[in-house]
Amino acid sequence: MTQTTPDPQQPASPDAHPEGHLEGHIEGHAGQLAVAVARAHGVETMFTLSGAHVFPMYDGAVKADPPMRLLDVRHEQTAAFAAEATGKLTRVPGLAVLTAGPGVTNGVSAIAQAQFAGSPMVVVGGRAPQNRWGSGSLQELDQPPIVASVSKLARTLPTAGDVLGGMHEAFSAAGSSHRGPVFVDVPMDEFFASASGSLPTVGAGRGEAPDTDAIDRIAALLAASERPVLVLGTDVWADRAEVAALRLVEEAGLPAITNGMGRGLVPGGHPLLVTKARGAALGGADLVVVVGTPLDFRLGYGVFGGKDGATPARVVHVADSAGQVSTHADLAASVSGDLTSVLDGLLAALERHDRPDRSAWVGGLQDTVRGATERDRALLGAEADPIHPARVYGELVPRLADDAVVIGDGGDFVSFAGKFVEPQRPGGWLDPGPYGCLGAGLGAAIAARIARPSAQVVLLLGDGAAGFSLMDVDTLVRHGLPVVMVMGNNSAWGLEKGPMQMLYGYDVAADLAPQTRYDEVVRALGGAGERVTDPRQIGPALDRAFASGVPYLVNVITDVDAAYPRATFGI
Ligand SMILES: Cc1ncc(C[n+]2csc(CCOP(=O)(O)OP(=O)(O)O)c2C)c(N)n1
Ligand SMILES: [Mg+2]
Repeated sequence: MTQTTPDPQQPASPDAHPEGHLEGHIEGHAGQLAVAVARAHGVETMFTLSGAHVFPMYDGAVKADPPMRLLDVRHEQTAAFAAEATGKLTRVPGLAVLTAGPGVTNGVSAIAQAQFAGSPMVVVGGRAPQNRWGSGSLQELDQPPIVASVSKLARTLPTAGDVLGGMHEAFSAAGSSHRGPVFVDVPMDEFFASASGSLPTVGAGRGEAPDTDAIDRIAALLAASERPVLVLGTDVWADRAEVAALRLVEEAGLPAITNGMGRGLVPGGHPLLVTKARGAALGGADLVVVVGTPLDFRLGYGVFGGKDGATPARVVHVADSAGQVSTHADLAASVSGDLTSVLDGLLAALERHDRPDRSAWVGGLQDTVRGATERDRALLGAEADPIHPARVYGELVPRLADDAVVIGDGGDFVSFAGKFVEPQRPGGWLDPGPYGCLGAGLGAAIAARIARPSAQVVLLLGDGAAGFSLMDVDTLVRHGLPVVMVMGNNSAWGLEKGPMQMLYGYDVAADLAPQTRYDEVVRALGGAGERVTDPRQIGPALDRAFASGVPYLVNVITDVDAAYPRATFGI
């Protein structure tokens, strides 16, 4: 089985400076300086919504040689979610430029999401002028304190002369382990002012070297384990450790579960991918090695097994940086640092041990995967009327190319996708991550279309989620960005309706207008779409959507009673 990885953007070399400047030296207004630093860090697109406070950024983009692409949207959340998704997809920090006050506050949810998911992004905010500060100028808001608790770094660059260094610091912090969002704002009077200085040198930058003794201890635990499971998460992709991860899985013969952007690290259908046997794997393991993802609610807070008096699994946490290692879980061992070094180091250390015969454990999990796959088949082919949401995936999955980007924005409808879509490559699955913010979808789709120009981009939308950002279909249309949107329209906030029924026996605030023609909304905005009520029409509608070359919404009317079977509410 071959593992090909999408070619990520590499940070530009330091000699990729705008022409017309002396090598390494640059002068201009603060917007030009900020754009030059962003470009030196590999940024190709600026996501924004207009406001005079940030005009210098636009002028900097327009006057750069070549100009930097400006992608203007209809809500700042979309700009910030697009920057977040760009960071996730390209592993180069995305750039959002938000005007002062409400522009910045509209971006806060996306910044928080990036902080939770470890997504590299830089948000440049406009800011009321310093020379009038305190006099009550328009949108005079001190923004860094608002953003500080949801970002790696949030600061004002007080003068034009601080912009070169401050922007370099911002991009460096956002793009190094543990990655995340960085916010800077520049007072308007200083944004228009000029300065000069040296463009920074941008290096490739890898994480810290891991402690080799810790790696040896983990290798000893793994070698002694009869029933190990490896969990591979978002940071394995973010830290560019995908090749090392698959090598460890295959050469050490370790059954693996993937989550977040880690989905696809072990391709769907691989004999050692046991995500479909998740319960049996995590419940029956004697050792769970979790790499590149926090031990949060998605992983039972780091407690595995231990039912009916059984001994819980020992847990090892491997993180890209020391601050990410769990402090709440009971760990048998841990290590942090550059994940390729850790995973390759583990494999090398394992070669010094005998490997126990684990064929019964692995074979049992593979049987469970086969059983689950068989059971899924019935749901995927469901002929029920109204349509069962699973049937949408029965039709979609066979139509996905290996390099497809699949984005989830919704509740139950997206949970079904998590169950049925097993990507063939890492870096092509975008879910909201542990922050779980509805409304990220259109921004992520815009980013994906730009980052992966020749790949299928599929946006899975709940009808509730769609309400947060569907107006940004206008952005797709204006910028000529075709995306296939597939909606599971159950006329409800399904993921809330079911649990409320379960807890109270009734529900309120959970119904949406019945069978709304969101496809007609998309058409009115200049895209295309259709409504589907017959399960046999889903496939042909998807074919039309993929062939259309325009933003296209397949509005599938689904059964509100076909709730996703879930064991926890994540709280
Ligand atoms: C911004 C935001 N508001 C509210 C929620 C709570 N929430 C989580 S899932 C969900 C329902 C989503 O409904 P829909 O998109 O229609 O998907 P469905 O569950 O019906 O498939 C809600 C309201 C959230 N996660 N994010
Ligand atoms: Mg819904």
